[in-house]
Amino acid sequence: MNRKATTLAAGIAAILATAAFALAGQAAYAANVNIDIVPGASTKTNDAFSSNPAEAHVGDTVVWTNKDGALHTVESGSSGAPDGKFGTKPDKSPELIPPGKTLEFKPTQAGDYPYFCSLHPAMVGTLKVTGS
Ligand SMILES: [Cu+2]
Repeated sequence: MNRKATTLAAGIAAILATAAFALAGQAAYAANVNIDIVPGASTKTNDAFSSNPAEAHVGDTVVWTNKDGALHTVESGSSGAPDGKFGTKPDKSPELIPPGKTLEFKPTQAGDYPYFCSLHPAMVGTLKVTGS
């Protein structure tokens, strides 16, 4: 190929890559859903998480960010009993979320996911997941 043809081919490849990326993004409708662990969360209840309840779609990435100065957990389940869907290790011990850190969960099934902080069990929230 001469230089002109090479440049043209590179340009077409770049356009196709951009189009493929855009289509892939559109097909999934995936988004980030951000939930804050609010300042002073330790003494709060269902207002310890914002927003609460939060809504997401299957395939989204739900990100909890600890905006408080204390350590917290975000464990799926209720009444202090983790069900292992998120926020816990395989042995069901909690994933600790230090101040400024995050926890992520990618739901693959629709439904209501109640969750709580095992360090402050009064801190409760609900994630509502609908189909993609
Ligand atoms: Cu907590």
